[in-house]
Amino acid sequence: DGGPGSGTALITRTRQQTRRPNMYRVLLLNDDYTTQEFVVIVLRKYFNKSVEEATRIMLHVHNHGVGECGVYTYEVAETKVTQVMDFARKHQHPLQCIMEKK
Ligand code: NFA
Repeated sequence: DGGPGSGTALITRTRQQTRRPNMYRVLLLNDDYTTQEFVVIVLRKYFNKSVEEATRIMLHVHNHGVGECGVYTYEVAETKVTQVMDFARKHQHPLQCIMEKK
């Protein structure tokens, strides 16, 4: 009947007010057909990289098979993946972009 000990009181949170969101890596995967120039364009257009940083990441993906484009909250990462996959398809490149929980 909501009597003593029935647990309806609210706990006031005085500490740990801020919670960190889960973060997600956005990755590009290597393939044999997408041009190096196209990958650099993608990294500049969707991940705001300089020509030098975009080239470094592209070569890392080319040489290691996979590489990190950035780390974002879930919705931002999902948007980047969708944008890159749509852009690659539009230009008929098989480039793959994925996200993974950090
Ligand atoms: N391996 C591709 C080539 O030699 C270049 C590439 C790099 C593709 C990074 C995808 C990702 N044309």
